Amino acid sequence: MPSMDPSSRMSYAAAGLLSTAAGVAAGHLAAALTDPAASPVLAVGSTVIDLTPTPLKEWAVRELGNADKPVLLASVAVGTLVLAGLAGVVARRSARLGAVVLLALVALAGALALHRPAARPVDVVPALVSAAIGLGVFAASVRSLRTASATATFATALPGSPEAVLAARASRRGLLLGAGAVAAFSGLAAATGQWVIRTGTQIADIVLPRAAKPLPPLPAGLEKAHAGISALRTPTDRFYRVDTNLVVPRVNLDSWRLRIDGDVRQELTLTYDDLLAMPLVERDITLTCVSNEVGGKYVGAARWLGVPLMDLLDQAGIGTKADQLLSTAVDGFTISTPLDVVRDGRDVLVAIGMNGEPLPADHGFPARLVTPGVYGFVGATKWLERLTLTTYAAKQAYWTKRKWATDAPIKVSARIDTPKPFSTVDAGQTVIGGVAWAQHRGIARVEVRIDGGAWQTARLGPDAGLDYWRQWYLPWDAPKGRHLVAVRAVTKDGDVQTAVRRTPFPDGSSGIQEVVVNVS
Ligand SMILES: Nc1nc2c(c(=O)[nH]1)N[C@H]1C(S)=C(S)[C@@H](COP(=O)(O)O)O[C@H]1N2
Ligand SMILES: [Mo]
Repeated sequence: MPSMDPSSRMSYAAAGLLSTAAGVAAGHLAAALTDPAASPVLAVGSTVIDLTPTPLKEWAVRELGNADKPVLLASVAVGTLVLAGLAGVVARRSARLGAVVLLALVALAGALALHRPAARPVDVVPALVSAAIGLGVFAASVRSLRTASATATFATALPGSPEAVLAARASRRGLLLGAGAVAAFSGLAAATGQWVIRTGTQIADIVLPRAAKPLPPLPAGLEKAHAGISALRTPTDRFYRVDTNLVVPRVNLDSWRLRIDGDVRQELTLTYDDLLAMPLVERDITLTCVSNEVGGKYVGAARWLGVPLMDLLDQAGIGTKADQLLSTAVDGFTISTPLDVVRDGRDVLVAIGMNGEPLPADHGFPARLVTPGVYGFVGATKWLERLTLTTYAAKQAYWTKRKWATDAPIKVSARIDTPKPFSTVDAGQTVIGGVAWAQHRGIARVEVRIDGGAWQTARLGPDAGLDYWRQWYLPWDAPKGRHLVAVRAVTKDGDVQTAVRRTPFPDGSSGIQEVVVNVS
């Protein structure tokens, strides 16, 4: 940057950008050490998520998938940087006014951090740190820019003076060095913050007890013989993740409690160790999201370890008025589950283990609800800390307030895993295969139709219970050409997957997947 002009708009905008980056990074680090959710970026981002109109949110989950969070964070970052650059440009005329713009930015982020339902007084710390660092760097850089441009003016006025030229060059070099130092500090502070957030959990130290009656291992799935079919059990690190959180809550076990209250005979407060000491059960349950598109990937099957919810509710003693189980996560997020569903005998768990390990942070550490047969948004509360027996009239959960259904049984669905849509396969013997699910009702039959012909019955993989998905495959002697392959499932209680391609929210998607396959 040999031609950098310290009095230009660009230079001032850069000063605004760099001071904001430094402030945000320092605030992020401070938040990592106190409460990650109070980080300025995350506080703003979470508010944006909550204010996002539902259809846009649905679109983001559908089109961006797991990238929805990075895309949102990037948009927040771009918006912030634009304002920061603006603050710099304003400071070219009035340093004080520029500082006011920056301060307004910090104040907004701080206010949002404190406005969260789970906010604590300590959450003011990241905002204060951001303000101190951001404004400090800002004042220093505006001062340096002024000095540098005065020196430059002096050098132009005295064309013959080598001292003046040298002084101008030196002050310019000083500016660039200062900018480099601020950028390096910001990068380091942000990276350290991220590192602290990632490593600040005790999950690795936990040894889970065994279930009172451990389940036999799952039988071998079809994936061994037919590559491309989803594994009978989804590996934890490949299990889909859907939630409203930008960063997943990191829960400290020493202070975590599970509270059971509301319309109960006796309130209960349990520690993590209390849960571990109760008789634990193991269950194979498939989880899926109402936002899963036909053929989509928001479905997974795991072996959960936990306490039967009814054991806890029986201990508390359910009152006579409640019709809803309202569960609250550590960040204030809520889910409501119909009490009828909770007590109709199905295996609802307060799960602490997933596939033989403690729940990972992404999937709800230290405890989550798992309710077979209903979509995640009405029964799979992660980072659970409170179960309240109440009524729908008295209290509404996050999605209920946004007009989503209160009862949301999972529709019968089948997915084609192989061949992939629009893929090309060799002519001759191959298989069409995938998974089908209708939790809590079980899959009786899966049928495949090729090029609009008759529905052919596929072969089913091992049966791991009513609440678990079922693998299926159909051997196919594929002739050359372009083919349309469709699949549908039938439940054990006779429900046939219908051909409605997409029903509008809040029913979620239902329907038959059809894929085009090229055979050559
Ligand atoms: N605390 C909390 N729990 C939550 C959610 C959430 O946003 N916050 N999302 C729910 C939804 S919509 C689904 S589909 C499941 C997904 O669980 P998973 O991320 O473990 O797959 O979690 C449910 N539990
Ligand atoms: Mo969901």
